[in-house]
Amino acid sequence: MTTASRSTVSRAEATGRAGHVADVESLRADFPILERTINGQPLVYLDNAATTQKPRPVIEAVRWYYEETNANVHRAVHTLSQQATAAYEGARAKVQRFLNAAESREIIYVRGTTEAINLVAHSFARPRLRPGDEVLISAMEHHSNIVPWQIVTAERGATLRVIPMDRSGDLLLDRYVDLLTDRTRLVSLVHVSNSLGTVNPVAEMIRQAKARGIPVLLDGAQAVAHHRVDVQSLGCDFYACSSHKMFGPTGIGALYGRAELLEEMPPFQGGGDMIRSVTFEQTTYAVLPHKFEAGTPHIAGAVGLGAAIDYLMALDRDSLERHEADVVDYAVERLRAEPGVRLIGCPTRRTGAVSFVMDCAHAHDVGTIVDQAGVAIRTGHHCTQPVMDFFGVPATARASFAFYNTRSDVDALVSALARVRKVFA
Ligand code: C6P
Repeated sequence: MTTASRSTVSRAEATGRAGHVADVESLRADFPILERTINGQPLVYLDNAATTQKPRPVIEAVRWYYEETNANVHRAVHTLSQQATAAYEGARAKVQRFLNAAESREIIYVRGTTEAINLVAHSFARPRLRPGDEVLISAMEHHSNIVPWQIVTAERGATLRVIPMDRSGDLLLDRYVDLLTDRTRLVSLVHVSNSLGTVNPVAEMIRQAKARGIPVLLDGAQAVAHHRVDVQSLGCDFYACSSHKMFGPTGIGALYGRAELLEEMPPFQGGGDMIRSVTFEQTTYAVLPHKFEAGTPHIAGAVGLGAAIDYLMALDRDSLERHEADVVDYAVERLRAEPGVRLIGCPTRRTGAVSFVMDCAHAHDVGTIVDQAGVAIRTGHHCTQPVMDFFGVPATARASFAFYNTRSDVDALVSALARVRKVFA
């Protein structure tokens, strides 16, 4: 099966790129790995929530950096270092535009969403929390948005509260309002759930928190590849995301923080590049954003992230969003109709991920057998064990989508599930 024959997207449903007509097939051609075969079958990559594939311009940008511009940043007057610094800081400006932050100093490079949340937990929350204070998260958080809060609330004698959800995988918004009290010091909420696909009504939830003067962090790991994000119109105080989940390299991500809050916060780590002056008696810190970027950063990663943003921003994201929604709706419809398949959660608004279990086999067996057909899905608890506990399952199989997926990828998954039934019948 060629990639061309697998598309169900016609040129009439085409997506525009920089004014040019480009369909999903031609976008797929930007991703060399999608040409691969796995176990003798064309790769059907449905594990985009774990990490997305990389388009050629991102791979090229990283290669360009190492071949042409490799040097340390902010440290030397020589030309290479100046060029590396320009590329690194230029990429920061791209992240700023991508998230619509007001200033580029509000963008802190981090290793990814996990580090971004830890930074806020340790530098923002820890100094502010007092015994009896509360941090509010939701029932569908990734472990990265649970464990850092457990650590700092335990240390400070504060309490972690959880917004409950229903069996559809929607948060109970009336309970949320009740949980916002005078004790709440921060709301830290997932924008899009990685295991259920729920898109939370974050704009309204932020508005409710801010009406009480409570700061809000959004975990945007699963949102940025699918939706345009505007941190100023959302009104959040912090926004965390990972490059590798939005077509960029691994090992880099961004924390957006409102300048006013970042200014007040102590550094997260100490070391080179985050200082203004050091003596054995005292250190003063660099200005934003460098105060939070200790040590030699992932320069190539930043350059690759910048290239990923250029790539994404040149696409007609509205029509890609519509295409993705069509593919996800089709996946839900096909999986729902499959004998012995049970969907986990059916949220009011869904993006990216569909989780399911099969009567006849453990999720890991499902993953192993569909892999033999070239279909890559993730199985397990997806770093959301409380979600698994809530639904009473040890694990799920999860198909997760990017704009380069098509209805025929869903068909390939569904045919592979028939193999699972055959093996375990
Ligand atoms: N979810 C998944 O397969 P890092 O690893 O730091 O880039 O991202 C952590 C993270 C935080 N929040 C959410 C909502 C996430 O989905 C993830 C990563 C991957 O679902 C790997 S566990």
